[in-house]
Amino acid sequence: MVQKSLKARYLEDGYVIVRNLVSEQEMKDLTEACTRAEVLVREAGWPFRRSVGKQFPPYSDEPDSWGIQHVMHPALGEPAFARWYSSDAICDVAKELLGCSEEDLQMELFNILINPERHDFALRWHRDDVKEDASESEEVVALNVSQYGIQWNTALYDDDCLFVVPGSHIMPRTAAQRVQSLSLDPPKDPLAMPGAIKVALKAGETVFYNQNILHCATYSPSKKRATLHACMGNCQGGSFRARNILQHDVSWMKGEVFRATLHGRAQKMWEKLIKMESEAGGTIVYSQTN
Ligand SMILES: O=C(O)CCC(=O)C(=O)O
Ligand SMILES: [Fe+2]
Repeated sequence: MVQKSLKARYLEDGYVIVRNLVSEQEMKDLTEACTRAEVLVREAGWPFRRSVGKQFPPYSDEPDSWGIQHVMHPALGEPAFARWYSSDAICDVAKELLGCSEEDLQMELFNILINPERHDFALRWHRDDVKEDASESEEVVALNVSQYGIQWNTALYDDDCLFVVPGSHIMPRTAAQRVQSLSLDPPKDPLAMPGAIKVALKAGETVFYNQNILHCATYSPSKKRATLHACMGNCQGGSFRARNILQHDVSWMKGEVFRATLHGRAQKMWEKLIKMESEAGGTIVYSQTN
């Protein structure tokens, strides 16, 4: 039997796992950088973070965190992140899944998902860019729109926090799925969602997933998590990605200070982001609430 291509599996299932996108040296550099960033967010007031209790921005002042935002920020001083984000390994897969050329790659967001320190926390079932109260016909329209972005999770430690419903990125919810995803309570048992599977990653593995796949996640202070969470766009989409990206404050990415930390391909990708941001007028529109 002929093996399906990465892209065919991604298009069909809405997610695909890739095993070898981090070299041994990169794993070491990224893990060390991540440990230092974690100290900053937990103990030294790094302001860009995801607070426990909030699923989407704007985040709150709750001190416990489940994510470190903007890890390419010059003030963090960790060049390993931008280096890996713009590596051949990542960009080759990005080009394949986005179906675009080198010149079309657009820099977007790079965050790290970490375990909370003091609370269990969970993200309820959601699609990143379609509201849970969308009607079936609104959902069909939203899921048929071409995508111009990809996102991925790369685990630095074994990670089984994420759950997805394979194929749901192109299918409106069934009545039973709708009931569960309308609940504002965190899922007690994610596998009770019809069709759900757990996405278990070994350290070093990456899952690329369509942002509109039905997904949720559960976090526990007792299980170490540091998972690189990033997205990248195809600038042929014009302002298509603006709502998604600009709901996070990217003002720090504008200007010379950040640009000067980037090299070669990364600078070219950055130019696409800045163009999109200025064409969108820097408008920040929140797409989801919680
Ligand atoms: O924790 C995860 O792996 C998923 C995060 C997520 O779904 C989100 O940030 O919208
Ligand atoms: Fe999500």
